[in-house]
Amino acid sequence: MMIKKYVFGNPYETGATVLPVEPAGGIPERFRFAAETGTFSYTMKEKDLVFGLGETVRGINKRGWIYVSNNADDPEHNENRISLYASQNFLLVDDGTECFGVFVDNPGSVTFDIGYTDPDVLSIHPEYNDTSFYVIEGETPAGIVGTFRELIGKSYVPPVWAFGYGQSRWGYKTAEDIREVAAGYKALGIPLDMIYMDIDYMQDFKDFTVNPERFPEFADFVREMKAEGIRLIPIIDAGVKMETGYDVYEEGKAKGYFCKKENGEDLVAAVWPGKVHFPDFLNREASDWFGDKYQVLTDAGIEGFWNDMNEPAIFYTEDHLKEVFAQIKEFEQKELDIWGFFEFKDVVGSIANHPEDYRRFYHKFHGQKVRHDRVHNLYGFYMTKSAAESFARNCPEKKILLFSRASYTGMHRYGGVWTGDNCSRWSHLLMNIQMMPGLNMNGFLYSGADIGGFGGNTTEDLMLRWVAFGIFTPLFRNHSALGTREQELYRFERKEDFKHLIELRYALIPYIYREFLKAAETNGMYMMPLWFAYREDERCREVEDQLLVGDALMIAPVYEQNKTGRYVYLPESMRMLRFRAYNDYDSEVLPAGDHYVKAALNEVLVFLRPGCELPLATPARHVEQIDEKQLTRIIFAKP
Ligand code: MIG
Repeated sequence: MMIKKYVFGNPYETGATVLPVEPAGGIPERFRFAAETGTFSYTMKEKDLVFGLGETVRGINKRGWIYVSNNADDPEHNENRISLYASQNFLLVDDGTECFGVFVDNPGSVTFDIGYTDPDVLSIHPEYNDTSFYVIEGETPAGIVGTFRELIGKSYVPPVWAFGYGQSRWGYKTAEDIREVAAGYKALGIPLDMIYMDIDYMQDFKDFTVNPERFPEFADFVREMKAEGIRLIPIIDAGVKMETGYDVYEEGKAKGYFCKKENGEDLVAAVWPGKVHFPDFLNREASDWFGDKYQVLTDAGIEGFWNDMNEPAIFYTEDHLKEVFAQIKEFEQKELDIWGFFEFKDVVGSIANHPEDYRRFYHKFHGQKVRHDRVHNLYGFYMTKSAAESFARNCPEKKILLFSRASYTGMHRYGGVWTGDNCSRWSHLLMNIQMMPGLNMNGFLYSGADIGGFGGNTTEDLMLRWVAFGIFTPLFRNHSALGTREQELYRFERKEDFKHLIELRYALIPYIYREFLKAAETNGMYMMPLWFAYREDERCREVEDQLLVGDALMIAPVYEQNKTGRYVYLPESMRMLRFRAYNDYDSEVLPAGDHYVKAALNEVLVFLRPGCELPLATPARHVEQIDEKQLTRIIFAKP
């Protein structure tokens, strides 16, 4: 048996896996288990590489840091962070001769200490040890990933147009704003398939409403944009505004579909709409009910959504805010010394996403009352599942684009992910590159980052380099935050360069789509570390800034400022293509080994592996206009 399952306590049925596995007795092979602390540990061999954990900070090899699966709304993605928005609990350990995978199916907080406390020890500690612990055996890393993915089921495949380029920004307020964006791209002939609508399209941030002043005749507007070849993709937030007369609020309240506190009252939290209740997506009926609400928008012609704030993010809860005010009053009475002052500051600073708040409310999960923190990491997954199931129920003839911010293993069957609020920093471009293989291992094939960076002000050179990498990520979306420098591509000086880059993406779509589908169908990886394909080559252990994309290509993005080239390592001879445009490129066969290669700001480096060919289409302004039959091919015959 390739998959061994070990059960501890009473695990929840998370829905992460689809393959029934009979539990084995005892403790997981290769691990020690300290029952007193509920900690599993494995002593790493000197040469062990540790891959996985999906959306996390740091490198492709996860050794040397501590990661906590505990979905968190935290925009500061620096390398000291232990939790981001996602919990994807699959790890793969490989020393080059022997490898195995681990999947920890536990939807509460799980700590993965990968050589942080003891450099040689990988320890796994679930906060509550109700765990299905899987150990996956196999000959190769790719084989183990394939077996794991059989266990968790096939990945979501979006509609083909979702492989186009999308423009987003938090700040488009009106139909006119969106028309302007479409016109900006059209004027320059830069391909564009999607414009995203952020929270300002809603009436007072109420889900499933459209502000009628800003978007009069919404369905007509959706049609108008579609006639231009552009799909509008609205955001949906987890919190439902408490407002008398608002149907989602009234119905949810009447039917008891919101998350409740111990005393049975609906939890009152606050997010963008002000005070909200959280739908209990873990409750089957509530999930069906909320999912059906998307019809308001699909009926208006909408074909795609992004689900946000579903960790869930909490600006404050009514209860905790009361506590904070009471504490502030106490502080006011006291003479504060400097330590007292810092205590005071901590109290005030603890308001958002307060850990105690996640222990204040409950779900009805498989008929049982379950405290939120025990199943915390399922919330975004079940929100997205709720939407996906409703589409299958209500409009099975349509293919809907769907991706989420929070995720847990298993959600990959229902939608993709974007990696949340990154920043316009060069280091975050590298982080994007390094996150992709982990996301792929965990089945999140349709994924990508906010290109150009969400927070902070981008620069034109960062944008060029980030687009040059984003060309290869399935989700290819430029997104930025309110108040930051505007980064629609037509606003920059080097408009032609941006146009050529986006056109190159469209020329590559036949290849990207084919390789994506192959990965989805065969439980493979669309983006892989070099090590997975060149395991006999010791040098590939440490290559963390080049990736394999599909079976034919290797990429080597430039991710540092003021660089006109970079070093690249070739495990075997490859044909290097230096694209300035889809129909303007240099081609040179390079031998295996180290090379310094030039790559100007408008150039993209692509390496064709031996015996492979790269099909290129003539780009069109929209994916559906690409003629899949008219392909030119670049070939690198085996030398
Ligand atoms: O608290 O909707 O990650 O993409 O633009 C911020 C506004 C809420 C967070 C998302 C981001 C989105 C923003 N949202």
